[in-house]
Formats: sequence, C-alpha cells, structure tokens
Amino acid sequence: MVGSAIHRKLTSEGFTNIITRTSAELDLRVQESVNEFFETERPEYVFLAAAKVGGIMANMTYPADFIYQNIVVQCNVIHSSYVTEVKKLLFLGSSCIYPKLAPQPLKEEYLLTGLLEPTNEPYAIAKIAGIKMCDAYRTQYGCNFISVMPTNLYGPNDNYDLEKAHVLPTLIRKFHEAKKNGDASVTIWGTGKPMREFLHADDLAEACCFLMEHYDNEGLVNIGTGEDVTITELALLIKEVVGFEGELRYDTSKPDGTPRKLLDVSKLSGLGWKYSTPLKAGLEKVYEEFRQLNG
Ligand code: GFB
Repeated sequence: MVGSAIHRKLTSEGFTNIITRTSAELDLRVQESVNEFFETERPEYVFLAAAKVGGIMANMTYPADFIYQNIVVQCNVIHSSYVTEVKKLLFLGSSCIYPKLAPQPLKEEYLLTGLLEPTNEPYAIAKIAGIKMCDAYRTQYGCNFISVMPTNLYGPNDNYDLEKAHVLPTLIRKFHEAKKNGDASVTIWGTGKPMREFLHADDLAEACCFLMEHYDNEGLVNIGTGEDVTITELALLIKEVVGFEGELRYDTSKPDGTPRKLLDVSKLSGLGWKYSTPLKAGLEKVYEEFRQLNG
C-alpha cells in the first residue's frame, strides 16, 4: 500500500527512473539477493516501505514473523544502502514505537521513555531497531538515512483480511458484507473506546517525498493528521459511508490494544507539511475502490 502510493506520487511529479521490485522478484529477507540488487541497480534514493505489517490480531498471532522479518529486511536494505553509497534513505516506522502510556499527543522525544504496548511489542522493537540503525549509520559512516513514523494508514492496495488486517479496512469489509447480506448488526472488537488517528496513504506518500527533499537529520519525524477518533466513531462513520442500516455490537473478548496513540505533528508542520484528505472523504474514496474490486 505505502510503496505503491509513493510510486504514484513520484510518477505524478515527473520522475521516470523509479526502480521497484515485487516481493516475488526480490526477497528482501535474503541478504545475498539484496546485496546483488543494490550492486547492480545502484539506486541513489531509497524509500524503505517494505515491512511485515498487520492489525492487532496478526501482531499477536505471529510475533516471531513480525520481529524476525522486519529486522532482517531493515538490516539488509540499510546495510546495502551504506555499502553502495546510497545518497539518502528514508525508513518508515510506525506510531506503535511509542510507550503505551506516554503523554498524548506523542512527541518524537518520548521514544524509549517507557514500556511498549504488549500486543505489538515485537513489531515495535523491530521498528525501533530500524530508527537506531539509521542513526548509527549516520553517526559512524555519515550516511544520510532518515526515519519517519506514520500513524495508522489506509488507502488503495490495503489488506482486507478479516483476521489479519487493520481496523479501518476490516470494518469497511464487515459493513459492506453486512449490508449485502441484510444482517441486523455488525460486531466490532473490543470496547470501541480506544482512539486512533488515520492518514490516507496518498497523504503519507506526499509527506515522504517532502521529507526526502527537506529533512536531513537524525531522530524521527511523526507523520499524521494530529486528530483522532474513537473506534466507535470510526465504525459509525464507515456505517454511514457504506449505508448500513443495522446496529453495532461489541465483542469485548477481543483486545482493545493501546488506549490512544495520537501523534504530535508539530515537527512536520514546522517543516511546512500538512495532510489534505479529511477522514470522511478518504473513507468515501477507499470504499468506492473497494466496491469496484469486490462488487
Ligand atoms: O488497526 P488495529 O488492528 O491495530 O486496530 P492497532 C485495533 C483497534 O480497533 C483495537 C479495534 O482497539 C480493536 O479492538 N477493532 C474493532 C478492530 N473492530 C476491529 C476489527 O474488526 N478488526 C481489527 N483489526 N480491530 C496496530 C499494531 O495496532 O496498528 C501495529 O498492531 C501497527 O503494530 C498498526 O502500529 C498501525 O492500531 O491497535
């Protein structure tokens, strides 16, 4: 989802020499293949969007895959970028790197000031390792490697798997199917009280291209909207966009996860970037795309 959004943005800006590989063409977990790719292609600017990602249940079910695959991909790509003298690399993390009970909104300096949210600790540890790798290569070798931390994302090419995906695409699918089947209710996980911030992937891609041009420093930069909603508010918005008439039910045997993770985006806005897609408009857009693919 993120890689294709960055590709669309670069193409719309007029870039033509964009090198991409699908995971079937290049397995980033295999060090030798990654070395060979970098030696052959010699990219100048690298967007490291490749990652093993998923919603709360996927993180809890596959913790070994989340920590291993993310660490190994990052190690291979960051190290090869150093060896082949990449001019600049942008590493994408996630807002779950911050301590579970950190003050809100989350400022960049809260990193490593407290315990992580247990449902995604292995993923968060991998992403924190990526940030520290970028900084270490900057300190020791002078590499211009930067780290950005997006909030929860949605957009074209998202994963709509009911068990493994993130809440927003999952609820689009649940409400769509409930409407089609004439169901009386849709069940959402947890209490509906946790708060989440959502950013459209096209806005994220724009922010990444902006930072690739304008930010050359250690540490990290948050990318978000600076606004959040409760899971119930999200569900009600999606219900309206889909046009489902039934009611909401809650399955409180399912986890809530972190109570809130609202990003403080003042560093990014101070640099001159702000998001442009309001949540409702973004939901209408992705629902239209979902309907075209799923009928
Ligand atoms: O997107 P999500 O799965 O992950 O959202 P996180 C989970 C929140 O939505 C929890 C509620 O409060 C869930 O209880 N929820 C309600 C649902 N209904 C559903 C549903 O049908 N499916 C899902 N998936 N959730 C992930 C992290 O955290 O977010 C990753 O695990 C990463 O590490 C990613 O940071 C962006 O927002 O909790």
